[in-house]
Amino acid sequence: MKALLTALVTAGALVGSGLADAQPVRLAAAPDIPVSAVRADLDQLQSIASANGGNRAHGRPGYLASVNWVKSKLDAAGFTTRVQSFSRNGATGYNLIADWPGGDTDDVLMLGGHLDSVSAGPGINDNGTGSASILEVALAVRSSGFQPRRHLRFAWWGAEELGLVGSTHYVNSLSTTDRSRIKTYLNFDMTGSPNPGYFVYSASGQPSGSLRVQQVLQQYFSSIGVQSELTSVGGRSDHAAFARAGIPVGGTFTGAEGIKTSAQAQKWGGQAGVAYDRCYHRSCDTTANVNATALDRNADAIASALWTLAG
Ligand code: DPN
Ligand code: CA
Ligand code: ZN
Repeated sequence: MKALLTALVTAGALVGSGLADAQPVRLAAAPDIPVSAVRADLDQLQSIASANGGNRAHGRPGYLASVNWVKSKLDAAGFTTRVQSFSRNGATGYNLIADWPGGDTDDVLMLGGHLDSVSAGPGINDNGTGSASILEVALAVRSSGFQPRRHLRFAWWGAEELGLVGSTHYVNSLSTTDRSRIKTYLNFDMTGSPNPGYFVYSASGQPSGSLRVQQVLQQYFSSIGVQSELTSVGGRSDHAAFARAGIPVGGTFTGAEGIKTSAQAQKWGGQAGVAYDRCYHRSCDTTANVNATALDRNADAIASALWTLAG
């Protein structure tokens, strides 16, 4: 026990949030996710888009090729994978769901991000970054030998860009019992914006229990000396269906079409008066449209949150 406490204290400082019901957050030691591996995955998604008409959009061959490629990596690592189909606009869409065997299946911690792009481009920042990062965190669960107390499930959603279609289909398709087993959902959509912000989803207005997720992510950024900001992503990504079902949610985000302020450029670097992602939903959202530092910090934040929340 003493060794465990020492490890926890060493791994992360105690934080006081100033909120009355806040518990101190102690981060568990998590592996450092190699950003080189995340970037190699982005290269693969770029190649898939390039070989399939330049995009990975719903109903286009680049989307299913993306699903098959992520699935093959997870299958090889021992995950139990399933492809859930749905139909939209006359085309079949797919969600990829991967369970890590073990843990308490009545207490599921789920991480997800959308794997589809818009049809205008390859969607490397939006959302190759979140997709590749949760993939590498999943692979780190396997390679580290971590035995989480909670059951872990990962998801790559289809047709987010058509209105959160895949994630909504998944939540609506669950039985009441299976839905109640999912106790937390973490979402990662755009984590390597070229002119990055460091945003954590605000728990305000989200189901109770979301505050803990917010604080764990905030604490990770503060442990590496990065000043994060809270953001209300509202219904703009795949956490929305989970929140609507009363499931605590959280996530990180490095910004889309919004403009970086001068105060933000002072603390984060980059260019004030310029969009966080000038190539948002454009053909230039390629592997050149990713900030490697933001990508690395967010991948490590995801691992830290998983290790801390999964126990
Ligand atoms: N949902 C994102 C998209 O795919 O276009 C943009 C976004 C992500 C906006 C996260 C807000 C927060
Ligand atoms: Ca790293
Ligand atoms: Zn998008």
